[in-house]
Amino acid sequence: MSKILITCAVTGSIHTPSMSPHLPVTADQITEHAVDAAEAGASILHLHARDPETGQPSADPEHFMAFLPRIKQATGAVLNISTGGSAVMTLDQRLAAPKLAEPEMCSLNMGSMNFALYPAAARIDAWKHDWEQPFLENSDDLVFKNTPRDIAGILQTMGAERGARFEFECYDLSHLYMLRHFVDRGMVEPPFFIQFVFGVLGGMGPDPENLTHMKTIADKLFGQDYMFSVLAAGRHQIPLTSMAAAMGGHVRVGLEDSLMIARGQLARTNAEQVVKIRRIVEDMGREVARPEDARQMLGLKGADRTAI
Ligand code: KMH
Ligand code: ZN
Repeated sequence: MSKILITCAVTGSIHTPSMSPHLPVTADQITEHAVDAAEAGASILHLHARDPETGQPSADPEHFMAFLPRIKQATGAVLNISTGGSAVMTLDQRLAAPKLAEPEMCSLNMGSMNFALYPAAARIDAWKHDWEQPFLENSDDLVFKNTPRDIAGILQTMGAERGARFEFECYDLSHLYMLRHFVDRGMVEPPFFIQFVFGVLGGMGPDPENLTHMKTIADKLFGQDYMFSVLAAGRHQIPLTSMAAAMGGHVRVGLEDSLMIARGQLARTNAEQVVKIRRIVEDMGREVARPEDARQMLGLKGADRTAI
């Protein structure tokens, strides 16, 4: 088995400040969490920005640029900027910071889908900020738009024009076939780094059978040309990522995907989750990839060829 890539998704755009006092929202907090996660063994940092006053997911390049150079200076980790942003943002908004920063890696969501966060609203009794409740509750009528035209545009703008390589976010079997379609159009080059996403309401559920089936179909569609990683929402994070590691895949953890470190216990830092999955995968005999390994395995352009 290859060395294992640990991605840490530091803050995301799903959770809100009322859910955990430990969710990083300011540039200082995002920087500290990201750097500590890299020191704990994450070779890839998947990054979103937030408004430092309200904690609201932000597409503002200034919010990104308040932490990206600091993280780059402090770690050798690969900086991977989300192009998914938040499902409530337009595609132009989602692309503003990635276009400016020209990172080595970007996420790329492989299909349009429901992205239903509203069940989480029912579990919150005290709201910290006004935006949070409508943001969560209105997700019962929200489409996360990633049409073939959107995908082609991101491949062109970030890949062909800026040399980024992708974390292909696949929430469903159908998204693997969409990726294959873009391979057939000659718009993506191997090796493909495919993130299997479990547990978003609107995507596939966190059943182990779904993971084995995703791998079976990905093996058929991409053969030796791909590697897979797994992220799973909430309490499914560690069971599903551990299963991926046992199957030869890679793992993603971080407060974007789960706020917990154990049953009933909030994670205080992203690094805690990295330490936990690192211990598990090393106990399985997997060797953790360093950032240089990640760059070589994924064919990245190098940190010196970004605008960060
Ligand atoms: N929030 C995750 C479910 C993205 O940033 O492009 C998937 C994600 C999307 O990380
Ligand atoms: Zn993300």
